[in-house]
This record gives sequence, C-alpha cells and structure tokens, in this order.
Amino acid sequence: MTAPVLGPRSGTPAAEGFRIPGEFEPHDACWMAWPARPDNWRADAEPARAAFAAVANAIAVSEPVVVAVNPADTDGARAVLGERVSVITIPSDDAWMRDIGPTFVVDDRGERRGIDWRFNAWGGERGGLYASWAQDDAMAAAVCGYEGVDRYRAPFVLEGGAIHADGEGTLLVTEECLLNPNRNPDLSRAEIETLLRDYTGAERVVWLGLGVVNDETDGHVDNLCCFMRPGVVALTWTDDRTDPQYERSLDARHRLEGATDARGRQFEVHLLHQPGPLTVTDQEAAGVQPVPGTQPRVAGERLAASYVNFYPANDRVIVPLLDRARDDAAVTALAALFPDREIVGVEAREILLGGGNIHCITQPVPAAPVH
Ligand code: KQY
Repeated sequence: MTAPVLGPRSGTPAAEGFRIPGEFEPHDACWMAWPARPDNWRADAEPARAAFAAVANAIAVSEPVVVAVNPADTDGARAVLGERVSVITIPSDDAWMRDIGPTFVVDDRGERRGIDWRFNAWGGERGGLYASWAQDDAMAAAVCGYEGVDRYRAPFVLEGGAIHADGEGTLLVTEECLLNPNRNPDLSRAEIETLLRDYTGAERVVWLGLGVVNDETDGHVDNLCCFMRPGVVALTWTDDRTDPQYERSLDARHRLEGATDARGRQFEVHLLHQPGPLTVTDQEAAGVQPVPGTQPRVAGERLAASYVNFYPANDRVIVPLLDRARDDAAVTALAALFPDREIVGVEAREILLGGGNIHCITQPVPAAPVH
C-alpha cells in the first residue's frame, strides 16, 4: 500500500495556530525506520535490527508502532517485529526517524499537521555523515501521506532530534548544532530563532551550548537534555571533573538554572549520570564496512552515550541500557520522574554504535487534543 504524497502547505504552523506538543503528552502512534546500511551498522545490521525490534516491540505494548522498511528488507523485518507492529515499505538512506520523519504539530481544534524539515545528513557537504540523502529527505512527506495529514516544508535545515518542546511554548536547542555552519550558514542566530518560533509555535527558545562529547549530530539536544513535563528537565551528567562531558553539562546546568520558560517558570533540573565513558571495540569497528564519504567507525573512539535519549511512550518509558554499572541508577531516577509509567530498559549498545539512541530512532504521532 502506498499513500499519496501531497504538496506542502503555504504559511507557517505558528501563524495557523499550531504548536509542537510535549513528547510526554499522549500519542496515537510511533514511527520508526529499519537499519540496513553496512557502512554504519556492523555485521550487515543484524545486531542493530535485533535492538530496533526490541525497541519497537516494547513501544507497541503501549501505542501502535509503524516501521518504514526498505523494499528489500520488508520480509526480514516482518519476521522479527511483533504482530502489534505495522511494516510499511518506504525507502530510506538510514534509520533515524526522529530526524528524517515529520515533527508533528497540533492545534486546539484537534487538527494535526507535519513539519518536513530540510535534511542534509547532519552536515551536507561540510561533514555530513553520508553522501546521498535524498530518500531520507523524502521520508517526512511520505509519513505525512500515510498519516493523512497536511505538511509544511520548512525553508531551513533542522532535525527533529535538534529540538525539544515542552508543549507550552518553550523550546530547548544547542548552539553547537543549530549555529553550526554545516546546517544553515546563511542564517544568523536571530533568523534561526525566528524560524524556530514560526515553525514550532515556541515563544521562548532556551539555547544550551555544547551537546554530548563526540556526538556526530553536532550536539543534538535530545542526547543532552529533555523535558519530562513543563518546567522539569533531565540533563546528562558526570561527576568526573576530568571528563570532557563535565564542562559541557555544567554549562548547560548553569544556563538552565539561569533561564525561565515561556510561562515564567524556573527549571527543575534532574541530573542523569552518563554511562561509561564507552568506546568502540576492535570487533565492533571491524564489523562495519567502510565507504568513502561515510563517517568511519574507529576502534577506541568514544561513543556519545546518554540515558537522556529515551522514548516516553503512553504508559511506559523505553530507556537505553548501556552500562551495567550505571543502568540501574538511571532506571531508578526515571521511575521517580515518571511515577505513572513503567520504566522498560532495552539493550541499546547496537543502536549507540550507529551514532544515536532510542529517542533518535522514534517519532511520535501526538494525539490531537480535542477541546
Ligand atoms: O542521533 C541521531 N539523531 C542521529 C544519529 C545519526 C548517526 C548517523 N550515523
């Protein structure tokens, strides 16, 4: 089954009364994509597929999951994804639905639309992670077609993982990513902030500085800091002052503590101690097939590991398990922060090896509020 891809709307979401809801608000579904490329996923993506399937099956207990799969992989995906997961054939260049899918916006009349950000593989000609991304850039339009929602084509490069919204007018972003010349070199900070307001419905943008060390997205905020509810955020942290993450997280903490949100609240900042530090093993690096123009995988390289990269499904939170020494503390902390949801840990090192984690591979379809 294919769905018609409709042309984009004119106008902007904010001008038409739309906003990004908080991710902790109810969802109607969750979209994911299926990993395949052997220059990013080791051992022909088989270990990553097992991890993606575990994430999809865990989310599907709580809300419908739809997985977009390249044509050649449809039968293989169907075989390992549970019966509560739908499989739809849509080609993609890689599997980061947070960044290639639409960011959905809602209005107060119960309507839902999608934002189709311009996508350049996290850097385009200036350090993008692979050389051809046309299929990824077409994903948001395809998903909007399947969902039967109108779409706005944004006039600037952004990824869904580069923003976090509280649903009440506040947006978190990082300077490392949004001001990186490999995204929108012709736009000033003020112009970027205006576009963010126009497309997300935000009234206040809170700029953090650097993201997680060695994050190949150039510091996506979704690996650094996220909302649990309006006014309450989780920040990846380390107590080790010698660790390069320490100064980054400390700076983010200071910025958050010195800011207020769109409703004038001060932030309640909860620190989630990072895993590791974790690094790529020889065996893991050897399992990736290098291709010129693609981000290489090098043994010993630090991985951008963070427990902030979780997915809050409707009644359970899917958390990456990454480090035996730290996992329990992260799960316990999140259980206190989401007292009405079950916390479900999923082994996620194989996702991390590809450059992101559970939040990066998921894209919620918010339930449209009806007033
Ligand atoms: O973390 C993300 N949002 C995307 C990571 C992309 C990594 C590509 N190798």
